[in-house]
Amino acid sequence: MSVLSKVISFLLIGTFLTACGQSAAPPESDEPVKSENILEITAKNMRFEGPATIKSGWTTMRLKNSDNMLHFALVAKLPDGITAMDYSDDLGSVFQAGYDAMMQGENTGAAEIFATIPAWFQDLTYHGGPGFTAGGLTTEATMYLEPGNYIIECYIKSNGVFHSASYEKGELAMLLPLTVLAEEGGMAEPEANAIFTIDAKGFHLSAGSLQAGVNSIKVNFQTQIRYPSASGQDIHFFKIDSPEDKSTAVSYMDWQQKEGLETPAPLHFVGGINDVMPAGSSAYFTLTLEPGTYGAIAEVPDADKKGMLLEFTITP
Ligand SMILES: [Cu+2]
Repeated sequence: MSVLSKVISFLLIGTFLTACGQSAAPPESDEPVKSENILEITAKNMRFEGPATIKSGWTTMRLKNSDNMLHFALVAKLPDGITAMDYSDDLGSVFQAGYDAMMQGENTGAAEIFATIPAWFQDLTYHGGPGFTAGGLTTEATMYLEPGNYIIECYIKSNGVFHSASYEKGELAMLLPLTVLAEEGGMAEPEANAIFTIDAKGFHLSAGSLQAGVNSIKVNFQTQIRYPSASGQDIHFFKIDSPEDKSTAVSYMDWQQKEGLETPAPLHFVGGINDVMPAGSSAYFTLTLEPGTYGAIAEVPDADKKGMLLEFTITP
């Protein structure tokens, strides 16, 4: 495991350093603009359905989960010259093969497999997308997207296979190519009733409050730390029905564990937002809450020890 961690850390250090040196470039807004720029994606039969293109700028991505299992929709920008098929054939397949070796206790073999991850992996950037969404729910996230080629990915597991992994070269699994056009969508930056800040100490509610009903939540990604597991800082909400649910969530959020990210999920996830880069960016998500108790957690190993597990009580 330590060999594996070192290999992945090595691959990721470049990504993290690059991220810290950049800043986001949100649009100048002289006048209020009412335009919408909405990308509707459906998760169905462990595949994504959705349009091939969207205008650039502020973009709301709406994930309709028509399956009866957990999914999410991570948005990643591909380096120049890399296609969604390259991503599937040369990266997704390597992660799956490495994970298969890990599950068979072959850690040296796994490290050798992970060492074949292509160098362009360091040049991928992540741009949010709707977080963990239980079967039957529809969730939204809003991000500022620059023109370019992207993929939308879900890597929840079923029977030990990541939803985005394809054992067949030239065949995409739960991975959807998306081209963000040079043409601007003209959508205004959303407003928020609660602001979370993510930094090196974890995340916290830095302004506003969560309420029963629909919430618009802004997340300030002051950092975007990549951990040795290759997971980055993000935030997902789940219902807390019993005291053990928080410890269940901590182990569930570690993909390196057999039970981690596996279906059926042991918890009811109601949305969130995936990793956003570069550090200094902000993104938004909507969250519909009923009175009750909820947890907020990051999809990283030992989220509680990294300051990324919080509990909230929502009153009527
Ligand atoms: Cu999925």
